[in-house]
This record gives sequence, C-alpha cells and structure tokens, in this order.
Amino acid sequence: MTNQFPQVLTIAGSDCDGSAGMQADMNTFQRCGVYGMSVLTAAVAGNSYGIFASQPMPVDFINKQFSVLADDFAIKACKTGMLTDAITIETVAQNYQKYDLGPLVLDPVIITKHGDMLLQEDAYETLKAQLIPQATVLTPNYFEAIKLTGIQIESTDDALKAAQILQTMGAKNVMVKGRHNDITQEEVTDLVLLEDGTSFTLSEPFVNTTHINGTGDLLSACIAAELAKGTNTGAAIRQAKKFVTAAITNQIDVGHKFGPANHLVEYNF
Ligand code: PXL
Repeated sequence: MTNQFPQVLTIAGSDCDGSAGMQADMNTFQRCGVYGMSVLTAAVAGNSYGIFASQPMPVDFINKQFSVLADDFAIKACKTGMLTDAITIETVAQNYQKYDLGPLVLDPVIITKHGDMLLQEDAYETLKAQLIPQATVLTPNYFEAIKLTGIQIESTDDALKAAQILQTMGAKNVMVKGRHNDITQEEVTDLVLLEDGTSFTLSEPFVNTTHINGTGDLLSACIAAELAKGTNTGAAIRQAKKFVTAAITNQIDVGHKFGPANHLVEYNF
C-alpha cells in the first residue's frame, strides 16, 4: 500500500499574520491528523487590524500547483478559501473538474468579519455558476448566504430557505453559519441542510471575544479533514463546529486588535 495516509488540499490565500487562510487551514489539518497541502490562490498583507494589500496568483501558477500535486498525491478531500476574482474561480473550477480531488468543501469567502473584501463583487455569479454546483459542502456565513441567495435571514426558517436555494444551485450539503455580532446574544446557531433533505441546527453559547479571525477557515478545513478520514458529512460538520467553539473559547494573546481563533487549543478528535 502506498500513498494511503489521508491527504487534504486547501485551495486558498496566504494570510501573512497566520490567523486565517492557508496558514489556518494547514494548522487545522495538522490538528485533525491529516497531511495538508496547499494551492495558493492569492496572498494578503494583513494583521490583527485588517488587510492592507492583496495579490492574486497568476493563472498559470495556480494550474501548475494543481498539476504537480495531482501527479503525485492521493488527495482525499479539498477545501477552498479566498478566490479573489472570476478568473481565479474559473481556474479552480476547471482544475477541480480535471483532477480527482475528493469531496469539495466550499467556503465562499467574500468578506472578513471586519469588513475587508476578499472576493470581487463581479465574481459572485461565477462562483454560483461554476463552483457552487461542484460543492459537496457549502459553508456560507450569514452575510454570504444573503449575498448568494438575495433573501433576508432573520430566523432559523429563513436560514433553511437560504440553504434550500443554495442546494437548488447545486451544493449538495449546506451549512449556514449563524450571526455572532450582538454581545447580548446567548447562543450562535448554525443551520445544516444535508443532501437527503434532512436539516438540523447546531447551537453553542455565544463567546464574547475579539479573537475570532479564521474561524470560518478552521471550520471548513476541519470538515474537509474529517471527510478525508471517512467521517460522514453530518458527523464531520458537528465535529468541526465543536473544534471551532473550543478554539474561540480558549483564546490566546496574539496581536493588538482582532486576534486569531486558537488553532492550538487542546482538543481530541
Ligand atoms: O477568514 C477568511 C480569510 C480567508 N483567507 C485569507 C484571509 C482571510 C481573512 O482575513 O486573509 C487569505
């Protein structure tokens, strides 16, 4: 038997402060006990105050990263993060179709929690047309779910409606992540709609912390890692939510403003 150790790929941007993007994904893969690889789509200059510059990778270079990895490794699952623009989305969609990369966890990274745009507005339609139909699991946050469906989300019923719309666009399983912008809220509730039409909510107590950079990345990376290990989709999502909750409940003191979710948190998978 060769090449059998669970191998997982993140298709993402580099966040130089280590809190999010490819760096957060690789840390998560390690925590989940899988071997991580990365196709770099972009690089940002950011710190705990925000993002100050962004550089997409050339299409040829993205293509080359896919082809050399596919030539050699047995990738069992992948996830996407920052995709910047329509041409990058098209490139990723074509490569995902071309190679056998296992289930795709699509984190439709549009905007950071602090308002920095990571996907150009004219790329939303390309995302819907080319990548959402290939998603095994789609993990929009509240804002992204509204952007992609055009509906308002005020309740769990609305989140279910949004998830159903995203399913009709082609995503097999959808997790609409709950809002956590109100310090008086007691819980954060996510809505999960599975491929077979069943749905459930996941609630955890609201954690009042400024150290939440990268939580979406940790979540989608953990789902991809669990899928690579053979965990079923529902269980992979539950596991990922627990890991993220642990990572924001036990914060580490890094940076001056909005710090990272704690990728190092003690957690047994
Ligand atoms: O957390 C979303 C995200 C994804 N990818 C990159 C980022 C961020 C947020 O800052 O910088 C590269």
